[in-house]
Amino acid sequence: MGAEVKTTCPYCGVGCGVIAKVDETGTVTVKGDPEHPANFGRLCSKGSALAETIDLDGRLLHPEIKGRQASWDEALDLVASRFCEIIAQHGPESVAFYVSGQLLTEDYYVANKLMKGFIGAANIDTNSRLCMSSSVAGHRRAFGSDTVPGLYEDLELADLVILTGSNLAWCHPVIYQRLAAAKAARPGLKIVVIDPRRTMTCDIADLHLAIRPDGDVALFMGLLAHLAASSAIDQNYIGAYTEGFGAAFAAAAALTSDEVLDRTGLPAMQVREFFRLFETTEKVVTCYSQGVNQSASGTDKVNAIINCHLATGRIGRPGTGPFSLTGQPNAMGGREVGGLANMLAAHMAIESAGDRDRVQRFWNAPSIAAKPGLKAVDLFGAVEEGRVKALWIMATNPVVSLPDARRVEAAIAACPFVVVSDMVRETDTTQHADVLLPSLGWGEKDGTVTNSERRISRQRPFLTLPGEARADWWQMAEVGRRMGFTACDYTSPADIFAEHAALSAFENDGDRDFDIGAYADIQQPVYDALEPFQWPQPYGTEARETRFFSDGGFFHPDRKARFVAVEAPATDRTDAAYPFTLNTGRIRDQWHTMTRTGKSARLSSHIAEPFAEIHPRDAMELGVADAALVQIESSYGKAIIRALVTDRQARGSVFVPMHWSDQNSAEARIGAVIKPATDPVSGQPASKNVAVAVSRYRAAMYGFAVSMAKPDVVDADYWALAKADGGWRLELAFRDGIEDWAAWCRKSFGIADYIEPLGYADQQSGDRRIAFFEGERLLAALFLAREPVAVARNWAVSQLTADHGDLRRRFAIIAGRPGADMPDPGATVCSCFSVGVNQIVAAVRSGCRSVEAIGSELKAGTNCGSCRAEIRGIINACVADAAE
Ligand SMILES: Nc1nc2c(c(=O)[nH]1)N[C@H]1C(S)=C(S)[C@@H](COP(=O)(O)OP(=O)(O)OC[C@H]3O[C@@H](n4cnc5c(=O)[nH]c(N)nc54)[C@H](O)[C@@H]3O)O[C@H]1N2
Ligand SMILES: Nc1nc2c(c(=O)[nH]1)N[C@H]1C(S)=C(S)[C@@H](COP(=O)(O)OP(=O)(O)OC[C@H]3O[C@@H](n4cnc5c(=O)[nH]c(N)nc54)[C@H](O)[C@@H]3O)O[C@H]1N2
Ligand code: SF4
Ligand SMILES: [Mo]
Repeated sequence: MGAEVKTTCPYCGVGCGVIAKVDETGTVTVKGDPEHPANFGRLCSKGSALAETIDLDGRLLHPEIKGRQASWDEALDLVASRFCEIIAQHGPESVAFYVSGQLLTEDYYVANKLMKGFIGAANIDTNSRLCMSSSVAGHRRAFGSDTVPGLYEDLELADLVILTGSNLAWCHPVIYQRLAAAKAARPGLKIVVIDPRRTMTCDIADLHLAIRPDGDVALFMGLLAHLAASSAIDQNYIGAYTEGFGAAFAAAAALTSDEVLDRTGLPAMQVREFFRLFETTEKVVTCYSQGVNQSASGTDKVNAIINCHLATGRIGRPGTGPFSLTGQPNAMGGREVGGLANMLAAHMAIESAGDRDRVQRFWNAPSIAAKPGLKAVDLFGAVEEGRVKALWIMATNPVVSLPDARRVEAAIAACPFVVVSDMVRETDTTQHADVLLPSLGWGEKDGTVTNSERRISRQRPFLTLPGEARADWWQMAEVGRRMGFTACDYTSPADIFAEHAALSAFENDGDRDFDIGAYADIQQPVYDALEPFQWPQPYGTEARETRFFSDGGFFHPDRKARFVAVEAPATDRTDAAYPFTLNTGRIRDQWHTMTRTGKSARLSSHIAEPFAEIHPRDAMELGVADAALVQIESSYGKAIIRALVTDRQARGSVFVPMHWSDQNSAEARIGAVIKPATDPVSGQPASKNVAVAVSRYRAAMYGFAVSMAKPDVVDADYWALAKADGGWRLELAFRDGIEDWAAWCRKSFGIADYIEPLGYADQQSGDRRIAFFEGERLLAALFLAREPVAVARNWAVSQLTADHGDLRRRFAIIAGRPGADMPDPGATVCSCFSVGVNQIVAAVRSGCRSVEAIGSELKAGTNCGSCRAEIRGIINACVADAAE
């Protein structure tokens, strides 16, 4: 067996330690690292499936210029010369980088240095603008620095954990499991979830506040006013360590209790209960994520939360504090290197002449950006207007993830020079690149990442570098060198990390929170052996776990924190033409635009199609049956999506996942519908509250297909494609009928003319099934109906790998249902062991009444545990059905 390599998961900001092993046949296995302090051996479904997503299928392996393979030299020379020409003609602000929290710290450091110190402008922004920038802005307003005060352990030590705007169960599953375990061990630990939807996270909640979209500021203002009048207020802490309580309190007190109820849309009893819990519990942690950040009032939400913690002095002590959960694996590292357009390296401020001078001297740079650059939405606006003429996009897919995505796409397509560095050949963004640069992926990359609790861990390579792919830092250093900037001459990530550490300590006498001076002289062997550690770790100190601010020590010049007087926005829906609120976010088993998780059939089987969660009464009024299609439309664009009718959703809102793109759907790229409204302080887009119209989409024919070959083009009005075991699965709908379905199949699935179809058609119902076989294999099968097709999906998919030598099996496909010997497992719930909902229901009916009992019967839920909440939901639903 090959050696075990300790590395870090490349997905969410939990930053789990992973042990990877490659055996002599090249097979990779992964498991959780029991010694890593973020996860202690646990992994979620995405982490557990990492080995299934690292094959080279679809990888970009060579540089390309305008679609033609080119050498690195040619590609890098072209990038450097075009950037130089454009800068010479139009100035440094005519070029831009758009980077990502999925870069390693070393890559990010070079990008920021090249742009801000050498090109000399600050037009470098990152997808963290869409993700964490409201938290950054809120932290800086309150603390004078972008500091996350606490540790994950604080969630386990608290007596009250508030999760607001966070679907922890699906988005930070390992923290969720740690919290669930803490609650199981200590049921006195109370959990409150604040989310307009009843998500899977509510499974462990004592109280769920189904708040109106953007009611958060009002809720936390109400809480501040309540606390101020209670014994929970900590006058000593306020007096010694803070400024501005009076104004913040006055603003909060001016909001009447009726206004709080009105803007939050919550019942008075629930609000009272929430206030009482916060008031009477000393150890409170408030975790927040995108339901807070991605809002036109995002920064105010963050400060409204922090105000309550400052007012009670509940910060920096074990089991207390506001806690921003970061999304991407290296969102925090990006903040440390100053990757946002309005930040400078090492948590220094671009607005400060002293900081600019310090960074410039340290870099020995010819120039330094004199002012903040353009934030993501404005940056793409400048591309559209032709002010930015050369753009380098790295490790992000903005054509999918930015609001008003069609306009962003058109801007990129029209930009005179676009470079994209990615690992994947075909994405909605790569197709518009003039130059494509092949980057390294997980298992190949070498460097560090920082997780949500300020813990820096190594990502270590364990795979041979494929094709000509090269590290992102190397690509930038090479372009920098070719532009004449010798300061980018690095030979290894360890060099870059040492420089980054040295800058963090440079002229830092404790004035800046981010200080990892202990690593300023780090050499390769130590870097290679680096254990996860938390910052800060100044020169001459040992690694230790740290909390900030229990006794002040904030980073404003007077070392005091600031309360912020915030304003509660109105939350009524006012536009009669667009009466619904579109809310967008994530699902359990996919990562963002699916370029990696989409490769795993197992992960895709959890939810294989984009959906719009809609309340049963809204669905009824619109005449939308479950599994029918809906059209969601704003003045920016539209999408066609499957309706998922559920009372988990509040009335008047629809929730749609952000994951689907033009690569795997006809029209489900939801970014195209999102208005590019941003928070006025942070510039973060408000992707959770968009006014839309929802209507029934009328299809003449619905379809479902499985195919061994990936369809190249799908000629249908609605389609959604997902990887399946042995091939692909395809959901379909057609506005009008098609004359010759067999011909349609041949074209879509690449089936040769000599292969005769096996078919069935019911003229009356309109049901139709067509299948093509070759030898014993099923090549493709298409199921059609005038209503949404009811065929059992997992059973149909399993036919791709089944033996069809036996004619009866072929006829089962044409009959559209499994024979008695092939029961349908139903939609996958547990992706680790591929256990379907029908199997769980059968086990409940035969007496399993707990998640543990299901686990011992079917193994479901016993590996990563990500599906345990869903299993509990199925048990409860079956038991409730039986009781009726
Ligand atoms: N499975 C999976 N996990 C991921 C990711 C992924 O793609 N897939 N991405 C990672 C990244 S980069 C990020 S940023 C995180 C995001 O992690 P989360 O923020 O937890 O995920 P989201 O689904 O974007 O949104 C969270 C919740 O906010 C709620 N919400 C919407 N509007 C409001 C509001 O006005 N107030 C409140 N209180 N809540 C509201 C939504 O209903 C939603 O359930 O996840 C990370 N983890
Ligand atoms: N509607 C809506 N939109 C959203 C959100 C939402 O909740 N709703 N959430 C926002 C948030 S929080 C985020 S973080 C963004 C995420 O949005 P994106 O960053 O656009 O999504 P990803 O799919 O993660 O894109 C990463 C790209 O980089 C490639 N890649 C991965 N690793 C590397 C690497 O090491 N080097 C290089 N060069 N390429 C690499 C991948 O193949 C992929 O193409 O989406 C935002 N957009
Ligand atoms: S919780 Fe899951 S996705 Fe996040 S770091 Fe851990 S294993 Fe990876
Ligand atoms: Mo994110």
